[in-house]
Amino acid sequence: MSFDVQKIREDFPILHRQVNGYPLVYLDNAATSQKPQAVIDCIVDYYSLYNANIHRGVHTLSQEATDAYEKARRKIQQHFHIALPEEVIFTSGTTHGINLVANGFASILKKGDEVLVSALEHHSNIVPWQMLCERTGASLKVIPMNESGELRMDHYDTLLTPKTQLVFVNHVSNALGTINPIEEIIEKAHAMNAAVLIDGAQSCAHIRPDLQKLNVDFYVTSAHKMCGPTGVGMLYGKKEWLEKLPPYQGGGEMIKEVTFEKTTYAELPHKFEAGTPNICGGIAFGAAIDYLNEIGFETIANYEDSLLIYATQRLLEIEGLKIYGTSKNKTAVISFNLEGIHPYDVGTIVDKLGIAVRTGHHCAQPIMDFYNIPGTVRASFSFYNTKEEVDRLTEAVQRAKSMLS
Ligand code: 7TS
Repeated sequence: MSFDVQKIREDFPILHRQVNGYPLVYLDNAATSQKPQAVIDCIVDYYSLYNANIHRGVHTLSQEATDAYEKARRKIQQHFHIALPEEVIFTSGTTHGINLVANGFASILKKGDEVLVSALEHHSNIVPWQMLCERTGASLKVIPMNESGELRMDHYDTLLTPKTQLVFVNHVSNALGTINPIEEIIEKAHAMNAAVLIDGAQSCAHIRPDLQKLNVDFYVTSAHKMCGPTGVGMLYGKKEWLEKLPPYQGGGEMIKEVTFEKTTYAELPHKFEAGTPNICGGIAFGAAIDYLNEIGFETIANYEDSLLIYATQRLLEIEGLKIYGTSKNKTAVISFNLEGIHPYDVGTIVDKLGIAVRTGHHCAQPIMDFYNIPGTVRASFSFYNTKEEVDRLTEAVQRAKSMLS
């Protein structure tokens, strides 16, 4: 099927605005994606037509909102190929999902146990496990990376021992774009009886995973990375794990019966969904999934790969520009620096020319420490970006270089 990027761009109202007098070039998609009109309409419809609290009212509006929210849960279930709808827990995002699981394991881990994370993690997949280790006496081990930004799988084999209880790895690194070999990571962890959590925050917009086939124990992601709104995400957990873990938060909706002497908890998924959730966000998450599937993930990946190849080639024309993260297997993320120039200065100049990139450590300080740099300029692409925008970025970086050197 042919891919008409100009037609796709019509779906995104924000792409028509100007920034600092130039047409916006949005290349900060790894931080958050832009929203198509279908998702914006879904949000407006919810608040205009059937805003109500869910799972508790007999009135029509409450039933309509509950139906739409539960329908979205089933869309997520189908999209990620999850066996049961109750294995889909709505969260406020990836960070919430990780903390929920980490908190649950506090009652399972004991002193001497080990948990493994990768050197390529976002802080949200490091700090909760450090907190968990402090609480339980377990220790944190790190799968190292190499110069290309790939995990050292030979080290993984030796780090994985019968003491390993849990392994946490992102599917795609936010700072470098590396796609990690999660199939192999999961299979080897399971051979040692360790559970695996995959952080899908950076992969979900580019790769549609089959969670049953992967046989992963937990998977977390955020809707805002895949054209949905902020403040909503999902945690997948195998039913047997979710039943074993204690609730994360107590409150309304997550109980079966409450007395001052004792409370019994609700069945899944409600056990982990205390309080009024982000109802509109959940419904709009479903709309975002529909939108992406209409384009198709294969089409998205093929198009973004062609942008990555073109952008890599164009940026490398600039003398003194170094790209960090050169794995053969990567998504359309380019992290780079200009020799002798601070990334923040480059980011500021390209913004003046209407181009949004992220600069800094990208909440992945250990990666920056590995390369011994304070940060990078990161251009992260989506299917609505174009080769002309790559050219604009290249020219802007060239201009930044001439102004700053
Ligand atoms: N994990 C990864 C791999 C991420 O890239 C991010 C956010 C998170 C977890 C946290 O997601 P949240 O939705 O709970 O905040 N990454 C980025 C980024 O690269 N730039 O801004 C946010």
